[in-house]
Amino acid sequence: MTFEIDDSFIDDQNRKARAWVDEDYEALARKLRRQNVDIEDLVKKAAAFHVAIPSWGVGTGGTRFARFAGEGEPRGIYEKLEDCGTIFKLVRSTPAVSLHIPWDKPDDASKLRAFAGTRGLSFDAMNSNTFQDQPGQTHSYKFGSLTHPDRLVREQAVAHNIECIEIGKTLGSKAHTVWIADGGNFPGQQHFQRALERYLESMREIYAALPDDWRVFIEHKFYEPAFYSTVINDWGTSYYCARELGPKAFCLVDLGHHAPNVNIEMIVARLIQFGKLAGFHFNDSKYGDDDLDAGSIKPFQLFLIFNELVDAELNSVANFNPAYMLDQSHNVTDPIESLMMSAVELVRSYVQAHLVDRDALNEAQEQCDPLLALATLKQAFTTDVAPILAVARERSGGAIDPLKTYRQSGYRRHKAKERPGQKGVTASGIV
Ligand code: RM4
Ligand code: MN
Ligand code: MN
Repeated sequence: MTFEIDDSFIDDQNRKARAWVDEDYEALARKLRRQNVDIEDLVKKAAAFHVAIPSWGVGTGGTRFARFAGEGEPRGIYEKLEDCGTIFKLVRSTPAVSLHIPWDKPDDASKLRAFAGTRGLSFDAMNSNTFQDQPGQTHSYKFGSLTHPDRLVREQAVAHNIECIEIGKTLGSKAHTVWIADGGNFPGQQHFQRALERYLESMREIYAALPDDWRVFIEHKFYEPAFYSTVINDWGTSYYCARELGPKAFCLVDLGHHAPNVNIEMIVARLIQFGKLAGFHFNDSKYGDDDLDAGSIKPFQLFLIFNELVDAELNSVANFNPAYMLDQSHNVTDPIESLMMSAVELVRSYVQAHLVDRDALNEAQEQCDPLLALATLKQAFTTDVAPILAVARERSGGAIDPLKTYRQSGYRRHKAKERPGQKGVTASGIV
C-alpha cells in the first residue's frame, strides 16, 4: 500500500478554511451582483475547466548545467500517475495526463489505463520524442528526424510517431503532438525549403495513421536545441503545414516558443479565426523557453490569452476545441506544488476572462476609445476571484487551499520513504 491523501483529511482541512471562504465568497458575490454577474455561473465555469498534466512534469527538472534531484521523486510511470492523481485530488481541474514516449512508454498500455482509471485519470495527447537517441536505436537524430536528408532516418522517426499513436489508441488518447528539434546551428547547414518539404512528406505519413476521431498537433519553436534555425520555427509555418496536411491537423501554442515580446494573444486570435488552434502548452518565461510556472512572470499576458479563448467560446467559433496542457520544468520546487499552483493560475485567468464586460469592450472598440477598452480588461483582471476558485474546488471534492493541504498531509515525506535511492540521479535531458 502506498500513501494517499485521504478524502477525510481534505475535509478536515477544508473545515478549517470555511470561515474565510464563506465571508469572502459572500462579499465577492455582492460585488459581482452590482456588475450583473451571477457568481454561481463563474463557479460552474471554474469547475468545468480542465488542463492536462505532462507525465514528465512530476519529476524534478534540470538545466544543461545540473539537475538537483528532489526527495521521493517518482521512479516510473506508475509512480508518476500516483503524483498526478494527488494533484487531481487536490485541485480537481487536472483529470488527464499527457505521455511522452519513450520516456514514459508503458509495458502494457491497457494495464496503465486501468491503473490511471483507479485514480480517476485519463490520457490526453501523446508526445513523440525524436530529439534524443535511445539505446539500441539504428539511426541517429543528431542532424534531424522527420526532416533529415537521409530517408532511413526519416522513416525511423515516422515509425516512432506511428507507434505513439498506436499506444495512444489503447490508452484512450485522441491526439498526437509532434515537436521536432530539427534545425541548424550554422548558416548554410540546411536548405530551408528542402527541409520543410521533407517535413511535410513525413507528416503526411503520420497523418495517414491517425484514426478518424484523432487530431495531430504541430508544435513550433523558434530556437533550441538548434540555435540558428529550426524547421518549424513559427506559427506561420505551423499554420501552412496544418493547412497542407488537412482537417485533422492543428497548430499548438507553447507559451515559451516565441521570440521575446511577441504578441502571443494575437497569434492565438489568428489561429482561432483560421480554425486551426490545437491548444496550448502552458508555462511562463522571462528570456526563452524557460518552462517556468504558468502565471509566475507575465500573468497579464496569460489573462489576455484567455480573453481571446473566452471570446471564441462565447461566440461559438467553428473548429474551436483547444486542448490544454502544462509543459513546465520544475527545477527548484516540488513539482506537485508547482503543477497544482499552475493549474490554479489557469483557472484564475479563465474565470477572470469570463468577467470581461464584452458589451462595454465592444463599444469601446467601436467608439475608438483605447483607454476605456483597457480599463474594461483591467477591471476583470484586477478582480480577485480566489473565492470562486476555492469554492469550485471544494464543491468538486478538492481542497480549498491545495498547497497548505498538500504540505500538511506529509505526502512528500511519505514518498521519500516509499521511493528511496533517488538522490543524486542525473537527468538524461532537460526535464
Ligand atoms: C520542447 C517542447 C515539447 C516538449 C519538450 C520536452 O521544448 O516544449 O513540447 O515535449 O520540450
Ligand atoms: Mn511544449
Ligand atoms: Mn518547450
